Amino acid sequence: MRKPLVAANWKMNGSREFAERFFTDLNLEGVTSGVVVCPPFPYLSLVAQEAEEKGGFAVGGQDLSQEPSGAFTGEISASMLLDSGARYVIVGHSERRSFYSETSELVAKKFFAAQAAGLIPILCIGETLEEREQGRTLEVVATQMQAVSEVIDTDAWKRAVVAYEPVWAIGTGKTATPEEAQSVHEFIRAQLGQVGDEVQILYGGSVKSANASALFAQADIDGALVGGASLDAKEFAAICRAAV
Ligand code: G2H
Repeated sequence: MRKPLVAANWKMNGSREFAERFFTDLNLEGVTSGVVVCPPFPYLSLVAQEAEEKGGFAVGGQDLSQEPSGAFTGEISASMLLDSGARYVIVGHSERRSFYSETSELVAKKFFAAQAAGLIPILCIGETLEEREQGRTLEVVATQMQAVSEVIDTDAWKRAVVAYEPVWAIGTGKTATPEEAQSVHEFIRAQLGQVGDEVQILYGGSVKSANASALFAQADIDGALVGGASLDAKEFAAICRAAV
């Protein structure tokens, strides 16, 4: 049985004050899923401290360097994330792929670096609107996964999370219908072969409490990666509560 997981991706939002208020307001009573909060790097330690005091959630980074250390100004390594209290790290978010030209090969290196250090990568994959309209959705997600499969053993997928995030649904208010999402999730699980049943596959793209239950009711949707709606503690908790 896979345990549901809901991850908050704050992106480049918030402040110290915001984070402190968020955890004062966050009530995870009745939540049975795993919960991860991925704040901007400067707030990782603060969120880790809250996680230790409050319990009920883990901490994640939003990105990492593929390198372990060295002259890479502005970069943050997997061991630094661990040091700051993170257990998870998002890799290959579509905003990294599109705004910072991250290729699937670079994302695969980051995935590898994360696992090598003991972090659980949350690998984001998904097609653009143009690719969907060209009927290339499955080909695109398969190619994005293949790049990672080339640098890891099959068993390593068991220590990772996959997040299917159709680019056209991110921050746009448009969500894939539960059936549209399910059909891609089913495909992703099949791509994972013999370990597929053990890997959590999350959906991401304008998830909110109003659409979460219908998405989570799908057989292959094991939770969500939540952006905008994760900035409101009550709304985020409601999404977590829907993941059963
Ligand atoms: C997709 C998602 C979180 P949002 O990027 O990764 O963001 O929920 O705002 O679409």
